[in-house]
Amino acid sequence: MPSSAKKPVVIVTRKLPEVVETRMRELFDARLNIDDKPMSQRDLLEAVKVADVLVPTVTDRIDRSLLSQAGPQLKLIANFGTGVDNIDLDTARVRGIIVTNTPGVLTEDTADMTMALVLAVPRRLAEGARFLKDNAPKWDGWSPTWMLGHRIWGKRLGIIGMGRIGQAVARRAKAFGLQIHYHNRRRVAEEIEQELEATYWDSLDQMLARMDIVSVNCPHTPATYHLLSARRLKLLKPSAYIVNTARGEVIDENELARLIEQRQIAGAGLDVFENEPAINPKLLASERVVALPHLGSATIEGRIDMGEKVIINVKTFLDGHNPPDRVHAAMF
Ligand code: 8YV
Repeated sequence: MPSSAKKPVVIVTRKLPEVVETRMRELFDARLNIDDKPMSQRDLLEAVKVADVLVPTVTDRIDRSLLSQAGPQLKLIANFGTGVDNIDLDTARVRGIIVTNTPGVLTEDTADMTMALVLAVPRRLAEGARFLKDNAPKWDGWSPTWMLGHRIWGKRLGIIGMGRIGQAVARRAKAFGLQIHYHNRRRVAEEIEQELEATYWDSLDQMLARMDIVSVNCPHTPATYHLLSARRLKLLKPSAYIVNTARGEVIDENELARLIEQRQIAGAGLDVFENEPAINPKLLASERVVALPHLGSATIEGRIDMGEKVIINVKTFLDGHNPPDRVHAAMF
């Protein structure tokens, strides 16, 4: 660890909220990304050779090749984000590099966006807004059977991943009169199931075949890659909708696009994509898909909170203590 005189070099890969960057400048030898141009792998390689602490985001691939070339001084990767599938946790562990994330502070925002998509797709919200934007002068007013959507109240919502965000989605969905169902690695505590009136499904296949709306709220890990595979997507009812505000890699995106195009799945609300920023063009072309550019936690309050969590993790670590939001591969 650098001597107390010399401030630790903290390299931040993307532009963060002003108040967060100001605090970082005060505390650290902060190397900031003023123009927010995503770093190339070459830029990241230079960074890990000099940084004591790296602060990456979901857009940075912190893989085995990069970490194996990191300098011995790199001791902490403080991810600006909850999902750490952009980081090779095993190689970091082997290199003695601690990894932290920013859980909790984006739970409510991401759950709000999930609920927004649960409402938007069946009720054709984006389609209606786009119609008026494109055709207002030609609109000849209300019609009894035009642009009808599907009722959400009373329908079955199947949540995949009942962690913080999954439970926050369940709370909102319950208030909208949806029946709560979930699949998770483990059952949640009985009192949480009772509070949410949530039905646990040990079999994801059986849950998928009976749901009206399925919401993906689990992390992307080797175990959840294409959890919604081509086989599983075919279990869904043709009237069912899929919502994903977690990670695109959890769904076989090309198969999803094909099944929506063939009306074997009614539609989807997607905030994340398998090969972000690339998106299967069929999804973008479909009127029955609402696609958002990864806005789940995109609130100024949420991003400042995430930044403050990064600062706490870095400061706690540099003060010689175990940072509060340490992640281990075993957690996923
Ligand atoms: C972040 C997210 O904005 O936290 C996550 O996992 O996907 C988003 O909330 C993004 O990861 C920033 O790195």
